[in-house]
Amino acid sequence: MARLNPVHKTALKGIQKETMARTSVKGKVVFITGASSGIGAATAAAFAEEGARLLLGARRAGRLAQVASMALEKGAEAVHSVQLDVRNRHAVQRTIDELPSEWAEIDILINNAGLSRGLEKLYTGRYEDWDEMIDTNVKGLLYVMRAVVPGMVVRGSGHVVNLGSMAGEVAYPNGAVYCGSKAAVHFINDGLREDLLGTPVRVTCVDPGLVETEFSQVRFHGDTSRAAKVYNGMTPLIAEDIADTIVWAVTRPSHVNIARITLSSVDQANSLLVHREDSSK
Ligand code: NDP
Ligand code: 8X3
Repeated sequence: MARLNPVHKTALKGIQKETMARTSVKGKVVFITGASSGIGAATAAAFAEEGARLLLGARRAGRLAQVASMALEKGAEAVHSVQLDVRNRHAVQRTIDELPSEWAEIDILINNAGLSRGLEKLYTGRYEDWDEMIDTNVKGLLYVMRAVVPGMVVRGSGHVVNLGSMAGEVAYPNGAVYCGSKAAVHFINDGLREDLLGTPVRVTCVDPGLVETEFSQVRFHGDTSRAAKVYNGMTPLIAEDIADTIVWAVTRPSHVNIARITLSSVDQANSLLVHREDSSK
C-alpha cells in the first residue's frame, strides 16, 4: 500500500479537522413542499428533531397544522406554514416573496410535492391525469426551485433536495407519464447542479422505490383497497426511511455533495422487480 509522506499526512489532518464536521441544521430554515403527508411530513419530523426551523407547504392547511404541532413537539425551533399549490407559478413566487423576514432566507429546500394519477396504458391514459402529474412533478418542482434558489446563490449557501424516484430510472408498464416525470426530475436535478457549479449550493436527488404513504391512494383516486394491494406480500419502505436519508445527505460536511441516492426495501430490485410472498401458501 502506498505510504503518505509526512507533508501529506499533516495536510490531510488539517483537512479532516476543518472539513469533516457534520453540517448542523439547528436553527436553519428548511422549506418542505408536500409537507402535509407521507415523506414530507416524516421529513418535517426528522428535521424537527435536529432543531431546524420549518417552513411547511402544501394545499391542505388542516393537515399542515397537524404536522406543524407535531414538529414543534419534536423539537423544531419554530414552524411557519404556507398553503401552496406548486402548480401555480405566480402563487409560488408570491409566497416566497411575501415570507415574513425571519423566514425569507431559506437554507434548505426539500422539493418533495408530487403525485401519480392512474395506472394505465399510455395510449388510453387520461389527459387530466397527465397534466396533473407533469404540472406538479415537473413544472411545480421547477417553479419552487426558480423562486428559492436565487436567494441561496446571493447568500452563498444552500441545499436543494429533489424527490425523484426509482420509477425515473426504469419505466414500468402503465406508468409511462409518472416515470417520465421522475426521469425529468433527474435531469433537472443534474442540470441545476451544473448551473450552480462555482457556488457552495448543493443539489441532491433522492430516489426511493415503493414507500407506503398516501401515494397509491392518490394514484387510484381514493380507492384504498386497490392502493393497499400495491404493497401486498412485500415489505415497502416507510416515509421515515426517506426522511432519515434526506437528513443524512443534508448533514454531510459542507464540501460534500451527494448527487443522487437510490434506496428501496430489500424486497425490491428496481421499479419492475418486486419480490412478493405468495399469500396462497
Ligand atoms: P403522499 O401522497 O403521502 O404526499 C404527497 C404530498 O405532496 C402531500 O403532502 C401533498 O399535499 C403534496 N402535493 C401534491 N400535489 C401538490 C401540489 N399541487 N401543491 C403542493 N403540494 C402538493 O405521497 P409521498 O409522500 O409518497 O410522496 C412524496 C414525494 O415522493 C412525491 O414527489 C412522490 O412522487 C415521491 N415518491 C414517492 C414514492 C412512494 O412510493 N410513495 C416513491 C418514490 C418517490 P396536499 O395534497 O395537501 O397538497
Ligand atoms: C413511486 C414508486 O413504483 O410506486 O415513485 O411508482 S412507484
